[in-house]
Amino acid sequence: MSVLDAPSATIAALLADAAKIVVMTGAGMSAESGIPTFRGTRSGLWARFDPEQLATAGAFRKDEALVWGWYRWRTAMVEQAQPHAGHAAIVELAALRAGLVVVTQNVDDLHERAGSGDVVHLHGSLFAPRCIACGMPHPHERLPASTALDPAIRVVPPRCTHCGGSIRPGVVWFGESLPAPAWQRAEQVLQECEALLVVGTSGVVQPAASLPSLAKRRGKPVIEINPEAGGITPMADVSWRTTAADGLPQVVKLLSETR
Ligand code: BJW
Ligand code: ZN
Repeated sequence: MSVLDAPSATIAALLADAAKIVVMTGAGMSAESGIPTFRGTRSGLWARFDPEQLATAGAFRKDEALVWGWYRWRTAMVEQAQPHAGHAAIVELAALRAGLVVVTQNVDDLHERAGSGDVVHLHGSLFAPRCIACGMPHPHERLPASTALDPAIRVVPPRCTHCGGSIRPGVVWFGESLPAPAWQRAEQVLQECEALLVVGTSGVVQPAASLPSLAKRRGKPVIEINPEAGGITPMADVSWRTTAADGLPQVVKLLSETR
């Protein structure tokens, strides 16, 4: 493992020989769009709210209005955010390497809004609410742009038009299985990729954190872009201590120059 302090031809060289690239992203990918990470010490969502209180099925059963209100706050925040230069760079990278797949733990839609076409959502989506009782999808209602951003707002969730059950966020909570199609696709592309770029994840939440080992075990390069070390660092061939919006455009520029 080597740590780079400056953009290096090493990253471009590792990617240059790879026809199939997977970019795996976590909350840090969205940080420069203004979306707080989960485990950041100062601005992390978990620093202000206890995840055990809000991101579990048990919490939702206990206090639906608290949890739905918190997710409504987060959804409004995402709707008012914009993708940044790092999201755009991944789109450019896909233009250089057809077949690039983004595997994200994020529940926002910033990759899609930047223009990424093949995005696997391991932890679901803020924009796919469903009935907690019968599973029926419920249409997402876009919030007015003037919606006040209040994390502590209590909002009673809508009811299912099919069975009357409560509508829950379409995300994967602790203790829940990941959506099988997303997980299977992620395993498949990680088993087939020729290089893996891991951006902005602490690498502590399973089973997502186990995915990079599928590339590493086959001897494929694992490149980390993250201002801090984490669970992925020990298996990374290269860890570049920079941010997504700073590092990704530089990597793509280097790569396009070495074509
Ligand atoms: C930047 C940056 C910048 C900052 N640029 N980078 C022990 C062993 C194995 C498993 C377990 C275990 N104990 C418990 C479990 C299971 C549990 C788990 O892994 N827990 C761990 C915490 C230990 N996992 C589960 O429960 C999963 N399901 C499961 O295992 O099913 C099987 C099962 C079934 C039944 C019973 C038991 C098991 C489900 C996990 C679901 C995770 N859900 C969440 C919430 C989603 C909904 C929501 O959004 O509210 O997903 S938790 C949260 O963490 C969210 C994220 O996707 C996920 C990962 O976080 P991420 O993306 O890594 O963010 P951060 O904040 O941690 O890190 C940010 C990073 O960005 C940092 O590294 C920064 O440095 C960096 N950064 N600015 C680039 N500008
Ligand atoms: Zn229902």
